[in-house]
Amino acid sequence: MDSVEDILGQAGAAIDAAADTRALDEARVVFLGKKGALTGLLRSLGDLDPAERPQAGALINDAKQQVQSWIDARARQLSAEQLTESLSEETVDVTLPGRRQDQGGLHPVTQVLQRIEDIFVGAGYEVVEGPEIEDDYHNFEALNLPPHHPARAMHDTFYVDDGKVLRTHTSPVQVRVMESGQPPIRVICPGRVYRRDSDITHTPMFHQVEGLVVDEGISFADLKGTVIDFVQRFFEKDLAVRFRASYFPFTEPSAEVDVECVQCRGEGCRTCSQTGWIEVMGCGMVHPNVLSMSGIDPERYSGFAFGFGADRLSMLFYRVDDLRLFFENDVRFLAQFN
Ligand code: 2NM
Repeated sequence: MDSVEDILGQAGAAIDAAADTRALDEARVVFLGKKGALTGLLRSLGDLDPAERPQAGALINDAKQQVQSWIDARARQLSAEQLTESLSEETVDVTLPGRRQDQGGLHPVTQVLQRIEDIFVGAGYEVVEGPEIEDDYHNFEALNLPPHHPARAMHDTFYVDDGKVLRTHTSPVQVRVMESGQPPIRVICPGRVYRRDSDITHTPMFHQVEGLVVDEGISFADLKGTVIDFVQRFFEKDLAVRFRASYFPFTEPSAEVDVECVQCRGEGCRTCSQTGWIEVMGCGMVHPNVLSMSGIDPERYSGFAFGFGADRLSMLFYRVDDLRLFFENDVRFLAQFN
């Protein structure tokens, strides 16, 4: 009886002192294991008087159950402590600011191209694209620029092999439109064009938009109205527009279009080289040779065409003073257009 009491006291102390599951298991072996203290007592029951054995056996078995239930309770306690500890070690501070994901955006020239397309689509035009590698015929000849014509020199062409060129303008797309259908035609052709030209105001690749309208009775008045309306919608201002006589092989008569300086409203500044005007596009009535070469009867139909650089218009629209910024793709510059 005494030794059971002693063993229970030692077991309780050892179980309380067990700092982790391994120490707890060692305590279990010491008291309940095959060679454990209580097991040893059970084995020595045979030494007792037979009359005392049942009572002593019951006492020892109760003690074993007692020790086992202390071990179970301590095990639950240890695992709860361990959970609390790992939760506090692995804690996530949900109040910390999130890690920001940079968001991309459309290039400013792309945004301007989309604005231009929206304006013309709203006026009933169709947007048409075509190949960037063209044959000599569509880039030059069909536009009234026969081989050896001096105006070809204006274009600083990149030559690819077997008579192919990188298109120097998007006019060949309009030639293809005229070849493949009859008037009424109302198209704009945006796209990349290429010229062997590279300095602070010229890049070897730039973006052009050309427009073409062909129908019965189309006049220079229609051209003027279209251009003025477009310029004012594009710059969102009632800017003055003027037409200066010019020359293009594919139009007759031809004109260059100046717009009142968007920066100084005509006062004179650096943007307009103190003239108050900025040249924004070329235009004219489509030359009868151009119409007839593409299968349109110039006796029945007439048309106007215009063309401008989208990169230059982007510079004016966003007040960017260096063309090269559009081509360097520095995110510090590009992020300002999101
Ligand atoms: C310009 C200026 C003037 C033009 C002409 C044609 C076509 F195909 F109809 F003949 N397309 N674009 C044209 C006319 C382009 O850009 C400065």
